[in-house]
Amino acid sequence: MDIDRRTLLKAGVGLLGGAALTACGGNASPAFVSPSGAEVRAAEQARRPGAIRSFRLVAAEDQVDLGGPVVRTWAYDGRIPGAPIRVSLGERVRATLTNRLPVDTSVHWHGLALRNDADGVPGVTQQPIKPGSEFAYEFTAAHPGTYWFHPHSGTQLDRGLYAPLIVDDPLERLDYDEEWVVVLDDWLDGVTGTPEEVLAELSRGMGMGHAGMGRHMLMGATSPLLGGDAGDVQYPHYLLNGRIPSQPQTFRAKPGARLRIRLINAGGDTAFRVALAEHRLTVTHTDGFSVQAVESDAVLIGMGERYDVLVTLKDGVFPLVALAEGKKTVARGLIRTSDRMAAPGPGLRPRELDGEVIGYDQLVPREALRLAPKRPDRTIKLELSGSMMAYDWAINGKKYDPATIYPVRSGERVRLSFVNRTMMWHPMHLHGHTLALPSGARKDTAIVLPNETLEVDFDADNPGIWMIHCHNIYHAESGMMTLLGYQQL
Ligand SMILES: [Cu+2]
Repeated sequence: MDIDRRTLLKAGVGLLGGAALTACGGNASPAFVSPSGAEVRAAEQARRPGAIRSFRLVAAEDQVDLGGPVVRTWAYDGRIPGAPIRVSLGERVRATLTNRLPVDTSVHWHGLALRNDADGVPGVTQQPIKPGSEFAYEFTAAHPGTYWFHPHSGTQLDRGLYAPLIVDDPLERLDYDEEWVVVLDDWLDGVTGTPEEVLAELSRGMGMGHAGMGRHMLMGATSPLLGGDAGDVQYPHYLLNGRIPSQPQTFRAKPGARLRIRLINAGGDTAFRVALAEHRLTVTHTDGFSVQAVESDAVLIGMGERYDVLVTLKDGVFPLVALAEGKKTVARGLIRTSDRMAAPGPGLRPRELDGEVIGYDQLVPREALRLAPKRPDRTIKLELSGSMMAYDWAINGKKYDPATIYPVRSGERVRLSFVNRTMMWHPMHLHGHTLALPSGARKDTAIVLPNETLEVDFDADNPGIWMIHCHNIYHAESGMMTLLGYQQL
């Protein structure tokens, strides 16, 4: 459903201060809550905000060593990934971003059910952060788990602007000795071009009368796991914690140690299939939320998704390999529990990669995290359309338009029905909420396979204006995004 221009203005102007809202007068179409309005403040108070933890981030152009290749890119504090932000459940994150980039930026705290005005979507929940200026985000971390953050401005996340955000639960009873946060990425910035150039190239499309294939376009990357076309973009490097495969990060531990690995896919256009040589993985969480422990040889992680896995380490040195799904190359790191052995070369492909890969149907939530049984009060059908040839990715036939806001009401059980009419998979992400898959498992980013429909439910309990979009950054930026808005009561 569309809203008219005047209501858009109300929603938009609402960002700038509540006073402007009343100036617009009565309106027949739904009026939405303001991202910084009373409803949002009340929802934040209900999270019982705890102690403030302060963090500083500087986004700047920098020279970064990827383990050989030195690239000129944009990063947080000159590191790739940026330094993790780590807090305990209930604490308040106060993160002040200084923008030293040549362009506007923003920070989105991916996966967190946080207060709407801290969600970091320019033009929707805040004004863009101008070059040379600062912006302080403040929000309560209301759910434990593995999250991450990145800009919600253009294709900036496909540069080096990303970092983990971990929320510890002091009461969690998971038994492990060591922890390794692993961020995966596909990399081209400063090597073959910039993400902006890739988007421009892809957006020209491949139809008749166009220049044909550009240097960043990838054809023929296919994956049975992803139902066909795996990705659109050719990357020269795949990174694990900012390192190329021949110069991997090495995690050291004792043999027999129980290791928790927090896997985060910060890629722009790449799903990764991840396995640890000679080990099975016990999956304990996805997208921050716990599931009943289930074993697998490998996990498939779309852009924006996270998995936490446990492994009991054997004696030796073992590559953790992230196969760029359908793209035939890898990112990798090493786990070393013994100094007696030489590390295997980057060509080693663990047989576990070709073993069992856990699917969404095998993810079962812990009972406490299951949504209470309830029929949806509202179903929002979201048809995904578009093609690689025309590069016209859209939702319900429309490219992103901030005037299109799908209304929901506080307290409703809402069903999102993603109907994929394209030949490609899309990792669909809802801001500010955690969805329930048909299995009941909770996620904030879910892969929708080509020509399939995925129905996910959530409780509308976090008022605001929230994005729903594909986490392929090139699909999102060419139009596969829309908004969900809480109507005013
Ligand atoms: Cu997509």
